[in-house]
Amino acid sequence: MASFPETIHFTGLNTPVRLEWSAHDLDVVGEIPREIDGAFFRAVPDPAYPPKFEDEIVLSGDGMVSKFAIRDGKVNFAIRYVETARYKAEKAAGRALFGKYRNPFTDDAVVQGIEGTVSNTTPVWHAGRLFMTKEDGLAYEIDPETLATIGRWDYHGALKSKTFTAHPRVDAETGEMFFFGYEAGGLCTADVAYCIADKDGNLVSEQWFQQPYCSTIHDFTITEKYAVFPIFPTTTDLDRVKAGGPHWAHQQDLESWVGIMPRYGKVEEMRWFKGPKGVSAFHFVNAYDDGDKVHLDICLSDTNAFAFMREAGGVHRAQNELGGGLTRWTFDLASEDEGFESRLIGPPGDMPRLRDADQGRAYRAAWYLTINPQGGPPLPGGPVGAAFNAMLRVEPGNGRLDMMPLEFGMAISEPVHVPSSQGDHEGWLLAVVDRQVEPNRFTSELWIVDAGNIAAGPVARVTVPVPLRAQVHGAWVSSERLAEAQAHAQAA
Ligand code: V55
Ligand code: FE
Repeated sequence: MASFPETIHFTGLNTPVRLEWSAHDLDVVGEIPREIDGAFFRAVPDPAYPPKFEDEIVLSGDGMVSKFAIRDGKVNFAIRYVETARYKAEKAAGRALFGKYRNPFTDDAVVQGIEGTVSNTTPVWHAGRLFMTKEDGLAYEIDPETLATIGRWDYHGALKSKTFTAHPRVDAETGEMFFFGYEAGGLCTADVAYCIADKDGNLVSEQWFQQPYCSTIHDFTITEKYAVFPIFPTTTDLDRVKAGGPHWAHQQDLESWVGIMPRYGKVEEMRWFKGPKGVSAFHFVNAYDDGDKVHLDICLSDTNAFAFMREAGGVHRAQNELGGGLTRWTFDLASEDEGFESRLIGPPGDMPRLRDADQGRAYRAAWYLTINPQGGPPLPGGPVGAAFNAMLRVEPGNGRLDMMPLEFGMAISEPVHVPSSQGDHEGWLLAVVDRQVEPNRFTSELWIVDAGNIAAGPVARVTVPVPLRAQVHGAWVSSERLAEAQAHAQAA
C-alpha cells in the first residue's frame, strides 16, 4: 500500500510514530523515589512502512526498543528500531516486502529465506544480556546502553529451535532462565522445544516434544518443581497458510490442555490435563506447587482475545463482549484424573506483573490491567484494539482488590515492578499512561506508583515530549545489573 490503512491497527494510539530519538532530563512532576535506579525497557511495535495488505495487524509492526533510564530522580529516554533481517531488507528496498502475519507464502519472492520475525513483544534480560523477542523467530540481542542491535541470538549456535518465546521465566533464586519455542521445527509444526539456560547464560538443556495440536503457545510458567505448558485451541494449518490464508484460527469447540512436567525432568514425563473447550489465555500471572498440587493463575478469556484469530475460526464476538476473569486452575498430581479445579480470583484483565522474587512461588499480590467499569469506552489502541484504563492489585489468597482507575480518555500500558529496599514496602510500579487531548492527538507520560497503594495514584509523572505508540511488554533492569554486565563485556 502507498500509505497506512485507516483501520484500528494504524489509528488512535496505534498511529505509527516511526521516530528514533532520545532526550535527557525529562520534566518530572512530583518526586521520583531515589531507590528507583535502573532502566525500564519497553517493546513497541511500530511499522516502518505501510503494509502490503490492507488488513494488516498491530502484531506485525517492526519492533522498537525503548528505554527510560532513571537515576537520582532524573529520567533519560531513548527509542530505536530493532534492526532485524526483515527491517534491514525492507529499509534497503524502501517498502514492505513481507506479507501477512506469519505467512511467508504472501511475502515478496526477494525475501524468501529471510526470517520475518519483528522482535516486537518483550524485552528480556538474562545473564547480563538484553534481548528483544517475538515468538515466531529467534531473539535479537540489543546493546542495553545504545539500544543498537547486536544480532540474532542462538546461544553460540547451540539452540536447535527455530523459535524463542516472548515469555521466558527466570527463577530469581537460581538465576536460571526456563524457556521454550513452539513451531520449533518450522512453520506449522507441532514441535515444542523446552530449554534451560543457566545463570551464566549457557544453554544447558533443550528437549523437544509434540503439543496435542499446533496452537499458539504465547506464555508458560514454572514452579519450584514443575514446568507448565498451556495449550489453547487457536490452531494453524499448513495448507491454509500455503493458500495465503491466516496463520491462526480459533476453534471454539476444541478442548484445551495443560501439560505439566518436572522442570528438570524429561519431556516424556509430561502429564496432560484436559481443560474447557474454546477458552484462551495469553498471559499467566504465576504458578506454584504445594505438595502434590500445582496452582496456576491465568488471565482467562472464554474465547480468543484477538478479533483476527476469532474471525478466522468463524467466531464473531465484539471486543467488549468477551467473558472470563483472573482464574486459578489447581491440578492434583496425586490423582489419576485428567480434569482439574477452576475458580475465579479476580475481574477480567490482562498484562499481569509479578515481583521477580515471587516467580514460581506462593505470592501475596500481583498487578494487572483492566477496563474501569466507570471509565467510559476505552481508547482505541494496543494489540487488541481497545486499551486498558485501570490497574488492579490483587491478593489471590484473600480476594483483596485495589484499583487505580484512570479518567475518561486515558490508557495504561503494562507496568514493570521495581523492588524496594525498605523492609516490607512492596516497591514501585512504572507504566506509560496516554491521554487523548484531541480526537487524533495523544500525549504520553511515565507514571510512578506505590505498588502497595495503587489507589493513591502516581507519586511522580514524567512528561514525554513525543507521543509514544502503544507498548506490548516491558522489563526493569537495575543499574547494578547493568553495570555488572558492562564490566563483564569490557573484560571479555
Ligand atoms: C501476542 C503478541 C504478539 C504476537 C502474538 O500478546 C501474541 C500476545 C506483539 O506480538 O505476535
Ligand atoms: Fe505477551
